[in-house]
Amino acid sequence: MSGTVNPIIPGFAPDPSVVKVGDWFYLINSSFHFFPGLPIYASKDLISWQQIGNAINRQAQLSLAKSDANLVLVDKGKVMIASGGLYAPTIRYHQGTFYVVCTNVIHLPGKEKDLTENFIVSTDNIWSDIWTDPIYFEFVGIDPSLFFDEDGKTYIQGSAAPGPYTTINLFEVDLNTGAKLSEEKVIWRGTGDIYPEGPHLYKCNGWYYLLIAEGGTHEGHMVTMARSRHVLGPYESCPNNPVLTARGTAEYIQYTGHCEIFQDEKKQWWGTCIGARIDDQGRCTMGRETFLTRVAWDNEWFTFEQVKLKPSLLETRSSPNLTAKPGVDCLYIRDAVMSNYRVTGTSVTLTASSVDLSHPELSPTFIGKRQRQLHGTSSVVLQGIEESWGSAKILAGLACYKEEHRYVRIYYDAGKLEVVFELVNVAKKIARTEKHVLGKVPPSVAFRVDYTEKEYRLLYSVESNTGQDWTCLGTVDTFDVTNPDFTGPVIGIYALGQTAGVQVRFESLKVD
Ligand code: 6LW
Repeated sequence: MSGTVNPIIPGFAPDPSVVKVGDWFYLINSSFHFFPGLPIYASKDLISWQQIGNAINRQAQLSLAKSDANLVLVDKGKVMIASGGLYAPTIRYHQGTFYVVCTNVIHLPGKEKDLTENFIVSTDNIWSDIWTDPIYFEFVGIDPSLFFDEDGKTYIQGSAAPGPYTTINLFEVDLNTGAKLSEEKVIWRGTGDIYPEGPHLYKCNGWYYLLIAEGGTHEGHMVTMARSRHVLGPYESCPNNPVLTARGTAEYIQYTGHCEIFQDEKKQWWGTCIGARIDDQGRCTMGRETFLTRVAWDNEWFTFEQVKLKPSLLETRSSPNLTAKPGVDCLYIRDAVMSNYRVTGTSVTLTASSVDLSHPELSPTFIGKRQRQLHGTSSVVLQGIEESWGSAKILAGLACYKEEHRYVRIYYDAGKLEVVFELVNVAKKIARTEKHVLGKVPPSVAFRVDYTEKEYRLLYSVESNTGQDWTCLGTVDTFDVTNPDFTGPVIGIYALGQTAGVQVRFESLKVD
């Protein structure tokens, strides 16, 4: 096998969970404050993955209104950006039904502790968009996982946080009602590092193996294991813990942790986990992504290969090329007002709203896609600009957005007849703008953002988008949007206006 395989899901793809059903592997990720939530990807070869749906795809399923991100001071004055919304789902299959368990983390203003609403959604056809409404179950914590035992009992394992410290807890559940069928029991506290979380249980050869993450999701992240003869424990720690970590190494792929293991049809074990490509100066341009690594089981314990861009794969498998479902990968912010978006062919008409990207709860008029390429270009043309937009104070353009605290954008300001570049990083106290005065209403404005691991360049062209006459308005070192965080870059178009109902048409949005 030649070429780079990892990350298998590039860009903003944390907390992977995988299930194999028939010939297909299905993978799900966290999505935090974006709608639709919990993207699902399918693959037959573990390398090429296609998004086939989202488990949260109707606003009636749940609200993301309280998914604003907290700024948390961590060591050496670093600020971590802890988003709310949909965290670390687990996907499982049982007797013809796919189940996803997940947490909606709700930030309550003025309260030190977030509310964690844990729920189950399910479908009989993962290729459809038909997922049930959430069934909630009682659990104070995050990262629920499901385990179907051979005796017919179903258990939830999760990272429980009734107090300041987390433990791995387990209880029996009725999946149809969410009712707790047993007491919640602490089954493991990890090896002693911070935040034991992301647990998954597997049964092999009479052993219950518990795989968890510890050390926090950034520099300290690691995967540890324990096992027991009984589902309720006691669990003994693996003598080789941590079984996977990049902490303290010079690996390019850092933060490895939050892992899921599974077998292929030849009984070969694999792991998918979080990792982040960190350059030699600390830039984390793509956020936490999904990586694949080989795992081996020696009848006693599991061993994991260090995560590399090119893992050692035994053979090349084949995967059919799936046709992309239109719109399945489009993202909106929180409880989007869907009537503000009209997509016809290559044009997207946005109804401007007065909510800006910085708003912590409401939904700005924004539609985007995850940045998938480390080196790429995204572009769009703003068409049909009207003189009357000046009085409506319309601002419309292209943005690279992580959450309300961090974005970089280039836009047309109809009131001032200017093109503006703006970088905002509240956590790093950065606010920077550059402006070019156009002086008259342009027929159209093309926007472009070129990116590398080190830099975003934001360009515009008022005459054409042929690439001949682009003007670079601003550049951003990607370090300026790198913070310890949960999300990743999403690139899209937006329209902001002080008068309700003004329509703004964009053509040919392309996101790499
Ligand atoms: C997630 C936790 C984690 O719930 O980060 O890396 C949290 N792991 O398991 C947010 O993604």
